[in-house]
Amino acid sequence: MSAVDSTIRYDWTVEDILDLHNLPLLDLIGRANAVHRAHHDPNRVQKASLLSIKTGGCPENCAYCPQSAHHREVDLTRDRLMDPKTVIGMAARARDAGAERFCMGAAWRQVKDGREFDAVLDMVRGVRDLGMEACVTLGMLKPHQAERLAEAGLTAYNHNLDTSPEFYGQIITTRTYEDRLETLATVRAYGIDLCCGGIIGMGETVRDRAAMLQVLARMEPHPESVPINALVPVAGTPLAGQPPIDPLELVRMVATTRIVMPMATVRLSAGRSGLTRETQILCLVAGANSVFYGDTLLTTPNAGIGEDAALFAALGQCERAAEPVSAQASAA
Ligand code: SAM
Ligand code: DTB
Ligand code: SF4
Repeated sequence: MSAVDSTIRYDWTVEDILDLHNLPLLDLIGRANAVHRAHHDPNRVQKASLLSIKTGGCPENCAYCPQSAHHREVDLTRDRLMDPKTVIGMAARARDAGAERFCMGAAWRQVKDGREFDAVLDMVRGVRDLGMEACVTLGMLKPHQAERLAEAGLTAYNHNLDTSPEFYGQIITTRTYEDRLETLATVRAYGIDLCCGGIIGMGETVRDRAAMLQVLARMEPHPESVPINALVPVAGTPLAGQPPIDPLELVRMVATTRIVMPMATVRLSAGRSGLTRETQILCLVAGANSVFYGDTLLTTPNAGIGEDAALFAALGQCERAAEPVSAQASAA
């Protein structure tokens, strides 16, 4: 491989990815930065805003998640599906604060047809009418539901693999890796961009991280968007006592993600509130080009707006210029 390998590969092995991940840190960051600069404007960092449109009471048992109904000790107020008008109003405020993408999450195992799904479609249409990218994460989807989301103009569907196929069963037992892959294929079949990534810091090995990246990087095309989360340990969840990761592990993960999926938007996602401004900048040098912006993620605190103002001021960057949303979404 040359220093700047700009060819897009779909044949990554876990060993290839591990070799990259375990390079001397400065080599790894240098390689990732070169790939990043070959494919993206390095001064542009997309701000995405997140909203939990339906909170808690989820029948899945994801060990990291405060919204699972299985984790009864979590201090979380459940909330029914929000009203589309309120959601669209919040999206407008996020846009005015500089967000280009609005991501809506519902604590559902799967989408059910009916009034609630119709309301989500209204939310998608409303967000798109504001000129923003719209992303939703609603759990498992059937083909006719993906079709309706595409018709509503949805830009991207978030559905994370979270970790390797091997480690998955330690984290979630109410669904399989195969279920996840099936929904991803359904989303792709209807021309909706994929937003698919994972979490580090759940007790997985570095090989598990590389194995998850391999699954993503073997998809053809690669997911357009890859969120990399650091576990936010929440009291009352089985992973509450996980020790925090060394922030440089996140830098390595981001850099490796950038190298294996050169075109993707790599999102520095949950876990940013525990990072210094300088570590976050290191992640941006290593190829991250989006952050979630706003005081809360879905249910947990995000990096504060004030801290983010300091981050963006240091970058000398204001908003990413408005650009056309994905071809698929505008065609839908
Ligand atoms: N129910 C839908 C699903 O799981 O696809 C959507 C909502 S779910 C909260 C979206 C993603 O948030 C999860 O896939 C997981 O990667 C991430 N997430 C949830 N809780 C987290 C935590 N405590 N720390 C880091 N990431 C978390
Ligand atoms: C993703 O990968 N991370 C975001 C978004 N996709 C939906 C969610 C992070 C949630 C963190 C825990 C919480 O706030 O509930
Ligand atoms: Fe439910 Fe999603 Fe949380 Fe899992 S991650 S418990 S599916 S809301």
